[in-house]
Amino acid sequence: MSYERELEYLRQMMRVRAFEDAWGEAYRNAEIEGIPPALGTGQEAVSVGACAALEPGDFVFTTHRGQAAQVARGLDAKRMMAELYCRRTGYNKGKSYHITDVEAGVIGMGGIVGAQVPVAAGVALARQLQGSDRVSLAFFGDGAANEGVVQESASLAAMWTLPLILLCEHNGWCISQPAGDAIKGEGLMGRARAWGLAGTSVDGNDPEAVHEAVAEAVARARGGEGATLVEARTLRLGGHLAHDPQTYRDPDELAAGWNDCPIKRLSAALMAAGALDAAGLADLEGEIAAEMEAAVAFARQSPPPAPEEAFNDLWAGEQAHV
Ligand SMILES: Cc1ncc(C[n+]2csc(CCOP(=O)(O)OP(=O)(O)O)c2C)c(N)n1
Repeated sequence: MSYERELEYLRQMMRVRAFEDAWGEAYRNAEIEGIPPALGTGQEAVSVGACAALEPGDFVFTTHRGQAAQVARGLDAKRMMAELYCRRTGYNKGKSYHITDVEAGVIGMGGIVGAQVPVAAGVALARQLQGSDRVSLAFFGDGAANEGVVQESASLAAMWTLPLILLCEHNGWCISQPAGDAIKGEGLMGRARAWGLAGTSVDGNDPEAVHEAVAEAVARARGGEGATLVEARTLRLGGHLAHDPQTYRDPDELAAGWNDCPIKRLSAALMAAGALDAAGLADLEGEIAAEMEAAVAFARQSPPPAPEEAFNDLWAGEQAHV
């Protein structure tokens, strides 16, 4: 049996983890300032499995914890890191870390919780009206699932049979509030039924399970059968933001989570199957560490944008200058 697909999942999850770790380190070293990084440590299987089900021309809409999806969708780690260092060579020319690459199918993350979901629904409607079979996939958290705009988008997606995948990255926490304190009744699958959407809940630490669920949702959307709510159950293993001491968490919950870390789980399974050995894993780690070191070096040596460029590329700024 070939484990090519699983090995690729592992490689991508390790790239996501290494990219985010490098970003967190840059913040701790005070090389970058501002809002502390929102890392998705432990959640890598969700983005990696989901993005593997997409094709060119499909769009992902990411959250404040969106770097994983951007790496998984194939963005260049150098240009991503340069953006996070606010350098001119970054995806947004160093002027916003809401990394966007329309060509690659990544629409910039939104810092407003839930805000990217109606935008994804709007793009899905546009694609439908244009007669395209390309789909929109919106990532959002379990906290965001309670936002009005998410619920309205879901209702409209059902009403208009939109080619939309609503992917709830259920990581157990909305900052320091456990998801169970906010999501009542039958949970998200109950909501999918109420909205009239297809719904599926999967183990979000298993990239293949996420891939299968999203691939089915994509096929439904491309076939004109409308939107799907996919709930990927995972666990945030780090703080809400990089500086969060997580005093509100039970150490046993975290320890159990680390035991079920998706990277640890898949590498152990591949080793048990004989598809990977310690030397192969070390090679992979070395290759990924070199990629991320090069990304950090590229960011460090890139210049910041010039002050006179501050108002270039701004839609509102452009309008203001008309
Ligand atoms: C509309 C809005 N309300 C509150 C916030 C503050 N805030 C930022 S992240 C966050 C938690 C979001 O939780 P969830 O949607 O579960 O995503 P996670 O952080 O777990 O990835 C909150 C409340 C915000 N940015 N926007």
